[in-house]
Order: sequence, then structure tokens, then C-alpha cells
Amino acid sequence: MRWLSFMVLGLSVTSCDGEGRHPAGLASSAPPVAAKPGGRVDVSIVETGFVPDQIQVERGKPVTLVFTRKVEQTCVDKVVFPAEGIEKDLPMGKPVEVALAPAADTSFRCPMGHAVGRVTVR
Ligand SMILES: [Cu+2]
Repeated sequence: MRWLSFMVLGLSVTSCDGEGRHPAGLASSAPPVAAKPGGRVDVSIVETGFVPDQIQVERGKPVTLVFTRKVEQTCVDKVVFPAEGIEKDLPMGKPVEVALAPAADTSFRCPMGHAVGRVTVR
């Protein structure tokens, strides 16, 4: 029965439903996506969290992140920018814009703080 418990565990980490388990608790090791000043970056919400989850911007320059939720089964039904006090609902399939001009590194996350993305300034 060892294989069965393994499968159950595997399923349980695909969403954060209050258990506090989330596959994207740490930002991925994918290379950051560079945003042009005044530009837009599309961020998809998929089963593993935010893609991309590392975005590089020029310090103090405006950038618009466009979040689109592409999966029903996710706790990422809102995106939260704690440092900026921004919280936006992410209806399924509807692009939601968040405008920023960060002066320092910042981050965004699901309401429970499991799926995380980072915005780094250069
Ligand atoms: Cu979460």
C-alpha cells in the first residue's frame, strides 16, 4: 500500500486548501523575466502557482503585471502584494492588471502566502 499513500500525498500538494502545502512555496529557479519600463508582463496562474514567478524591473519605473488565472483548482483566486497593500480578485480567465513602480524588491502571493512570486529591481 506504500504506492497508494504516495499518490494521495502527491495529490494533496497540488493545491493549498488550508493544509499549508503548496508546490510553489518557494519561487522557482526559472530565470527572471525582464520587464521594459512602462511595459506589461503576463503572469499566468497554473497548478504550480505563478508563471513566471520572477520578474525583473528597472527601479522606480512603472510596469503593469497582468494576472490571468487559468485553473479552477487553485488557492490563487486573489493576488496580494503585501508591501504595497494591493489585493485583487482573480476571476477565472479574466486578465487583471496590477500597476507598480517598485523602488525596491517586492513580492506577490496567494492570499494564504503559499504561491509566491518575486519582483526584483535593478
Ligand atoms: Cu496558496
